[in-house]
Amino acid sequence: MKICVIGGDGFCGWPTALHLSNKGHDVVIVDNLSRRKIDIELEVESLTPIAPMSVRLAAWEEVSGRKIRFENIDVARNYARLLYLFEEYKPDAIVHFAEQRAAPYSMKSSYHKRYTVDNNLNATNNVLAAIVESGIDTHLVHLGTMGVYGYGNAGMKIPEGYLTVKIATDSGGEISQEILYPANPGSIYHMTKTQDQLMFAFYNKNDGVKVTDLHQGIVWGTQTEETKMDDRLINRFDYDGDYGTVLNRFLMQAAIGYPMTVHGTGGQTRAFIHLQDTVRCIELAIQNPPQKGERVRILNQMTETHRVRDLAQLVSRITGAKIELVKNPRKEDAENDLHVENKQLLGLGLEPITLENGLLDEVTNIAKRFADRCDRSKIPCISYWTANQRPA
Ligand code: NAD
Ligand code: USQ
Repeated sequence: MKICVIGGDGFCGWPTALHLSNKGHDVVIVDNLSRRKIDIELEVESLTPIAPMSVRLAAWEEVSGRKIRFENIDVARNYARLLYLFEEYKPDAIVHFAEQRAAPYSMKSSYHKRYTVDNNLNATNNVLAAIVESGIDTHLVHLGTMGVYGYGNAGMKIPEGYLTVKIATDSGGEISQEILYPANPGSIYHMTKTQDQLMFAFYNKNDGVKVTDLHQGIVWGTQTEETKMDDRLINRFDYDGDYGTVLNRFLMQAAIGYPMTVHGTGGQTRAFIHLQDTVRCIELAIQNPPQKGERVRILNQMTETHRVRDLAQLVSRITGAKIELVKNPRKEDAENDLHVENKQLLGLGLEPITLENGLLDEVTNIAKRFADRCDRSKIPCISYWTANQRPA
């Protein structure tokens, strides 16, 4: 298949592009390198030394014998180039990762809120509009988030995208309908993902665009089978207070002897998935496109749920690292339960990598190996959800 991976220089996008190329697909990466520019803005670097795009691609060709093409396009702003690419390349599938994905970054200031909304909503709308205008028959696979649902306070298993509701009619009867699960975002970033869902629903209804929206949990791990093949292919590992996600942060903190920063009581339960499973799920989604005329297919892309303090205790048991309860800079429930339906990807053949099996490898081979690259001053989370949470 011909596949466009938009956002293919990022943490999930790069290993996905390599995985699909390794499986024999023809891959074009589209990225505006904005994530690398945000590192410069925040004065941080990936814990792992990531190579420039041209070095990455040359290394991939050397080790695999396969070529990946790269197009530097800002898909939120340069609609004409995106459209031209779709018309000329005619991808069979498009994987869309190209959004600002950090909740803390999206809450730093009004500039960051506006940038995230502007970038994410325009990126998604431009991709959809260009699919329609180019007239190509393609399948859009989007990386959404479990955070659109608001982490399961309804006392039920979160379904895959749609909720069946019963509504009383004027004539005294009752009808049953399936609606998008009510959106309940916890940050500006998560809010953009809830709005993406409406755009998919609209373009699907109006233009018949085939869409799979993968509602993904927190991704952990760094490497995949392909990124391990050569050091120049190494994937990024974010550990800083804005982009570092909780489990990878704990693993890095444990490796450098920094007490693990549990927010509040650590009672937040979240969904997780290993990066190797992420790339496999995307491949499964591409292999199983929706039928023509089918509504947006929504799959919950997660394999297990954990409470944050339990994760810290697990990492502490393995490594002996200390745990510190810090004031929560976010506005979120102090405690929540989370039960998630994920039958669809399991039904397509996903065999999940469990946390217990991969953690130690990650601490030793990534976090300890690159510990000297860590800037400890960048570890604290200093993005506050509201002005009155900010220290005086
Ligand atoms: P990332 O920031 O590492 O990668 C995103 C890539 O998109 C970057 O390379 C960036 O340069 C590019 N990009 C952003 N805006 C662009 C634009 N306007 N034009 C072209 N390229 C652009 O993020 P990631 O962790 O790889 O996440 C990828 C997707 O998966 C995101 O949409 C995110 O919401 C979703 N997701 C990530 C996680 C996670 O834990 N990392 C979990 C759930 C969902
Ligand atoms: N947390 C800590 N200590 C830390 C960092 C985080 O206790 O040092 C807590 C947070 O307060 C939060 C939880 O851990 O309760 C998760 O935070 P996170 O930064 O790991 O994840 P989140 O902000 O939700 O965002 C990440 C990705 C995002 C993706 C989302 C999936 O950055 O792109 O959409 O995970 S989900 O969480 O399922 O919505």
